[in-house]
Amino acid sequence: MNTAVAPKESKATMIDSSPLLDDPQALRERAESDGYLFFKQLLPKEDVHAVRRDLLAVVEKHGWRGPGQNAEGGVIDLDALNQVPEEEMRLDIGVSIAAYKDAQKVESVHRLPQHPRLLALYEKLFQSEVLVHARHIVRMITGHRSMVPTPPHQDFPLIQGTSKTWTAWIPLGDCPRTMGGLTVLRGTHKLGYVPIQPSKGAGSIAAQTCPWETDWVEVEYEAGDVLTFPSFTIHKGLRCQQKEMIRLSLDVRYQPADEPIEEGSLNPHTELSWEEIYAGWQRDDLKYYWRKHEVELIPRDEKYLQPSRRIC
Ligand SMILES: O=C(O)CCC(=O)C(=O)O
Repeated sequence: MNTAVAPKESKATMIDSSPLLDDPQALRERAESDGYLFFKQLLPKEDVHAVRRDLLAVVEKHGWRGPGQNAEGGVIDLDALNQVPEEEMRLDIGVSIAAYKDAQKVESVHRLPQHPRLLALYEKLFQSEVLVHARHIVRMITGHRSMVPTPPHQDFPLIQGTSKTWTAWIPLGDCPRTMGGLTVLRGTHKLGYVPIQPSKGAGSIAAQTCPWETDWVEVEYEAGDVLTFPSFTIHKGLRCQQKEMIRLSLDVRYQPADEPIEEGSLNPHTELSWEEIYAGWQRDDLKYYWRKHEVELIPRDEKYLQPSRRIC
């Protein structure tokens, strides 16, 4: 009989790095040591809630919003949503393909990532001009019967380009642990690229974690909080225990503007053109904003997406 006991996962709380915002050197040292930075109330709540309302209006339009709530209430009519056949769903997102196209057209979704407080943060981290990737992922995680939480993974195989790219994970509303926020395996940015295996859940790949890698950090997110980490840091979604609630969040990527970028990072995260996405926008200032930078485009390398033998 195998009596080996797997090491227990620790579930420490993320450290709030807000006190370091005025000390860029200390901020970079914290990032280098932990492989993540978490900020309480980096963004004004109202700016975040405005995006939330816009996305819930999309959910409402598609007929899956529970009745009797204000514009920020995230209760879903799960019976109605479960009528959507699996082949019409975006299981990396949580709603139908058609609803996700509407979500991608929402102007505020593309405006929040350009918030001056976010740009200022990455300027401090990179010590150079910042390029915001255009391909924002709008997670609209629901309890649809076919959904599974995002598996542990690194963003690098999916984003590629420079490994100096960072992800910002921005909850669009309060997101206690029971609603399935993001958790980070502290220190794993130091591992470099980790071999992958196929997996269910968003991204369809999982990083091969070893049994001794257990230092997961979690937090109770509120609207306005931001989690950020470099693209080798392993992270995953927690299981949502409140099936009737939708979990809205954005995945946004930032990199130094003078580093190469994988060409797909400037495409929409849906089968729409930028022209179709921009069609109903009120303002023009963010349309094709990346063209003001001289970007070095590089192709995607499929080798990072090939499963390999187990490493431990
Ligand atoms: O929100 C999620 O479940 C996944 C987010 C993620 O993996 C990312 O931001 O890179």
